Amino acid sequence: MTETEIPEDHPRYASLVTRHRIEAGVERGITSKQGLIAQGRGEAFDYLLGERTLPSADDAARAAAATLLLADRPVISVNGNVAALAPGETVELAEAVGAELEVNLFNHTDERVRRIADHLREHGADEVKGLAGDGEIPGLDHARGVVDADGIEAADVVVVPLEDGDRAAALDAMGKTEIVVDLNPGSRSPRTADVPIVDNLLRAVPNVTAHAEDLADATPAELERVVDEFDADAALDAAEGAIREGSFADADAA
Ligand code: PTJ
Repeated sequence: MTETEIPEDHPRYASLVTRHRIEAGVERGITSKQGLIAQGRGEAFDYLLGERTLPSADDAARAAAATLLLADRPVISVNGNVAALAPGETVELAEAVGAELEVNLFNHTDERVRRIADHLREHGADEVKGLAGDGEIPGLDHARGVVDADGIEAADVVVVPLEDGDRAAALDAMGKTEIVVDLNPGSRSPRTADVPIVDNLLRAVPNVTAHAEDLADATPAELERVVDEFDADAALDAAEGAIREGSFADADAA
């Protein structure tokens, strides 16, 4: 079944489209096979969250937008899952906040970096970083620590959707302000983040863009207030509470 053949009234429509995109990403050499497993894990958490954006995740998305608008050198890190699931939405977010896009892979191969960069360009990106590989994230083995010197290495704010905990910690140790999108509030990456967005990437990325458009005319003082009022620990607790205390009545039947 192709994406266009999935009936829109199917109760699992969004989930089926997502699976199809990840599968197509693997077939095109964009997404790693491990990306399929990561997607399955994320889906389980999304199911428990009721497949909706919690108010706390919406607050996080607004704080993320304000953080990005205040940044001097923001970079959005793109891996194989992000490229397969939301390429156009990620390019739109970069445009809305003036961020660079950099391909940065857990399972790094030059070939996959090139394919993802091409895929982002097909979805409207002008410049995509990650091909130079002349910088590093200290503390990681070579392949996982490869970044661009004028991209992630020089960034003050990095958006890291679906990141592994080690790299999130290493970026934090470099002094980066991190915005993490991850459906698992117990994962080390959102727990390391300055702004953890516990939401599906497919909902979170356009939501941050919408908040950035809404805040486009805000003064730096107003943006700083949005950032200061956001409480990362409270947002993580709210997501954990929704997962532990939620009801299956919140979610559609599988
Ligand atoms: O393309 P690469 O080589 O960089 O590899 C990317 C993956 C995602 C395979 C790699 O970073 C990895 O193995 O990640 P983990 O350690 O499995 O962590 C992925 C996290 O993302 C998990 O906590 C999932 O719950 C979460 N996740 C999966 N799908 C989504 C998600 N969070 C938000 N939206 C999703 N659609």
